[in-house]
Amino acid sequence: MKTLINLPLHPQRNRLGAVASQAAALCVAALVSHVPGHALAQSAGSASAAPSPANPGGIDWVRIAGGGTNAGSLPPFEIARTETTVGQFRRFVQATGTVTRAERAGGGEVYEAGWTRKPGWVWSAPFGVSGVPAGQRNPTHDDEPAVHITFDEAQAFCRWAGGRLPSDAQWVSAAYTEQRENPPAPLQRGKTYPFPTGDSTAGAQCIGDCGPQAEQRAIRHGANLLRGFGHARAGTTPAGVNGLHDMGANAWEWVDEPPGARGNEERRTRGGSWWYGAAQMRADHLQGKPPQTAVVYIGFRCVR
Ligand SMILES: [Ca+2]
Repeated sequence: MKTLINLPLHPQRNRLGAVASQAAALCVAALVSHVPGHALAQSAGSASAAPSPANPGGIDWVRIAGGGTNAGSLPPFEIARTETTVGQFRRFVQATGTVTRAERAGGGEVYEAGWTRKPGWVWSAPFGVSGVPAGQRNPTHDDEPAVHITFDEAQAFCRWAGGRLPSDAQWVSAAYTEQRENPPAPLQRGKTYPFPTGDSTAGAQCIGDCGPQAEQRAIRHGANLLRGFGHARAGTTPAGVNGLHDMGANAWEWVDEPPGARGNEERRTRGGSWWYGAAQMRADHLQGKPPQTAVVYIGFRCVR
């Protein structure tokens, strides 16, 4: 494994990640190939609602009252229960004819020894098809998170789907402050948590800090990764605060912050990803990216 620079992970987590990644290709391939078909069908249904004229993306919307620290005047809104999925983004592409920046460039990017473009890594094949045996169809599941999508492309999807990208205040309110009338234990109404998963990061799709399930459920379609195990299918991690999935980790998520910015001003990403540990899942972790960034661990979800 190459030594990466400018990575904020604790050295011990890097070491653990390196050890784990050496075995990940075999383990993940074996686990994925032995999951019964009916189990895949069940999990696939949890990430979406039926498409309709009022909900063309087929998004499972969750109402958020709008409370939370520093957000007392936030009006109620709805947010997607999961990250936008490949199947949802396909409906948008079929309806609009969109060709993404990553597709035009030949592929999106991943951070290795600097940003590295990966041929064929696009929203419909997040990890490309080079690891897939010849003659087999692209195995991408419709409930994988849609990634390799720029800020503007994400915003265009959300407009088509009847909403928009979340403001930073909306995203933070939904991610960290439990607002359901009767949330399941141990979550408590009105409490603001350190992580979107609650007091613990257990169950999130991150490196090192989130338990062994993150490696076991990871999907990367045979791709060789220098770091991390890959993303989880949307809706397959335990639900967290407000019943939302993967607000912490899995795909990093674009938010509209600074609101309405144009040009090359950086836009914020929230919640960390499968490429990071727990630190990036906290509300006080602020990270921006150029809006044209299209990479394997940044996705999004919408509000309305
Ligand atoms: Ca996420």
